[in-house]
Amino acid sequence: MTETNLRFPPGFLWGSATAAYQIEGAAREDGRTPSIWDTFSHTPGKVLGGDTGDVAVDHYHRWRDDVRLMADLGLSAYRFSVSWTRVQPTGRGPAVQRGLDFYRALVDALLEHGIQPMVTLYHWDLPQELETGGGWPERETALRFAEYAGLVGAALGDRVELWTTLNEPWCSAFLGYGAGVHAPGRTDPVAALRAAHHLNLAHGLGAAALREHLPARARIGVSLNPSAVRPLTASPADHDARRRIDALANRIFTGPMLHGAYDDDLFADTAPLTDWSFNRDGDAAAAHHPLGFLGVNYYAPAVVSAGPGTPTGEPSPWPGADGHVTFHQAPGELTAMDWPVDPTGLTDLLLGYAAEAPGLPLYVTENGAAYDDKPGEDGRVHDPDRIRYVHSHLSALHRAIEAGADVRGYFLWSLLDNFEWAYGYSKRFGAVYVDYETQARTPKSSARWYAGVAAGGELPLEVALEPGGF
Ligand code: IFM
Repeated sequence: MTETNLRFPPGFLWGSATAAYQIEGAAREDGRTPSIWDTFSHTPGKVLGGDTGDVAVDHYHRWRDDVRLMADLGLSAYRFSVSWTRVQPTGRGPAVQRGLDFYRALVDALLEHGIQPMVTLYHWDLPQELETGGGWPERETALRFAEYAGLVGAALGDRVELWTTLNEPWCSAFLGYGAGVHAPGRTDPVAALRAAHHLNLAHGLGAAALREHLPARARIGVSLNPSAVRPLTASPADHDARRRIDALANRIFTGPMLHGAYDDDLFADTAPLTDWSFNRDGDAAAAHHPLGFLGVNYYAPAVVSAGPGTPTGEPSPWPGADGHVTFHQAPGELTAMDWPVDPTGLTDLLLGYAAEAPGLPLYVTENGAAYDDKPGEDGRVHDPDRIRYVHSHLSALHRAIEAGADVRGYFLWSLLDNFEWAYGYSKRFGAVYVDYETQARTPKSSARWYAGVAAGGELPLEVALEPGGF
């Protein structure tokens, strides 16, 4: 170790993350039925280029190679999600054994290679049949999720110690039912609020059902994508705009999940839309299942001011905020998603949760960046921008640890280039390049760099470029 390296705590997990619909493919194999993302991606005009997850990066058939790839990179953890319709095609009733077998084999291979699995139960692929029955705006979907959580727990609970119930429920509720840019593509602000509530309930009921199958040492968390939201100026009006978005992006989930109650300002801000009568007595308490950790997914901060917003004619993902909040581009270099690079938001969020929930372990369950990666003439894929991005965010994470946050691991999004939702295959987030014609995998220079950091458990203060260039 040099004096300048940042040392991470012993046992810190160096992971990467993926999600079922983004990588598996095999959409119609072994009893799998359509999820809302199959339906959405097959609807003309919804996904760039008409791309779908039908084949994705064929992980369902190439998983053994992908596990070997992770082992070669020296990863100590891997976060993946279970495809609900692969194990419970209609969203109710008994599990399909072939579906469960796939995940058991994957988990066993990971464990054989010393890679700790973190299983996400729900990464946006609701069974289409449940959406046809009303989807997340309906209470029944939360009950169905709890049943599904129990099935997966019964199959994997003896071998998986880290679980997250939901991935980024904000996206499921507000992009899926408010803005309509994600599946199922509905644009109803009240449905979006109802969906958020039932996702909270699903988290709590699902965690309770899962817990019945787990040994005491196993930990159940949730992966949120909290907004590091900042006011444009110090004015009281801009602070109030920040408060509104903090309520809709963050506290709508952390209120019930961490504290067992919604905040009154959320009810007041959305009162013109709904009386929240779908929030029955005991629901917020049910969502308050004791958490074993909180997963934080972070990409970029947001900047807001008071104001009417920029009229775009597009449906909003912010129910009740229209006319009150204007979003501004945060400063910083942009990634291929046009998201600014600003790692300070990660430090702020981690320290915020360390203060809000003392003693609750934290994981960064996603962080990463898309760039326009291409193989060079030497056949290698050089992605120095991603190395700089990850380096700066790991430094930010380390700052949070030094200031007292109990952060136990980092999961790079993503292991592989994959289906980036409404952007299809046009955005590459992988540390490993995928040639979508041949499905060949080529670790980018960021993968080799990250492997070095993981192997040593420490981060150099400056990014040292490989001879020949990263
Ligand atoms: O690809 C997504 C992932 O599925 C959820 N979090 C954000 C990533 C990048 O957009």
